[in-house]
Amino acid sequence: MKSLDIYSNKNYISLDIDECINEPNSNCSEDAICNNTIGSYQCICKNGYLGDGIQCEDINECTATPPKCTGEDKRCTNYPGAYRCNCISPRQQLTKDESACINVSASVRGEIQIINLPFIPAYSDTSSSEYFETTQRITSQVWIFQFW
Ligand SMILES: [Ca+2]
Ligand SMILES: [Ca+2]
Repeated sequence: MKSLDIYSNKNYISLDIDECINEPNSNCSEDAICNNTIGSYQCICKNGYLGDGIQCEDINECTATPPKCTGEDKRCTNYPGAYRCNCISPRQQLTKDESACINVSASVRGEIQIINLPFIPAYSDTSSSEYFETTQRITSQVWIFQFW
């Protein structure tokens, strides 16, 4: 494993250890990105987290200032490193900028069965990061046909 790089400058050669390759060499939070620098390294909290890189805490976007998705017609759910905004009414959907809930002409409620992922208990917790990531990955298109 490459963990030592040689950087040549005009008059000298300096050695740098890439602390980020061997994780125990850095003390970055698991919610941080390790950034190797010559002679050192930096820990930078991932998007959605705040801190010094050694300790990173999730930003609760739902209670942040200014809070995300305010309004009686919306529901905000905080997730580790993320958040989601929904309209409370199933007959409404959010505008792209998440500023308003607008009526949709048709609405469908149903269940989705995921057949190619093993079930883990975190899927039952709608505020878990596993639930958030899995629902983010679902890309489906529902066609609605009306028969007269
Ligand atoms: Ca380094
Ligand atoms: Ca969050």
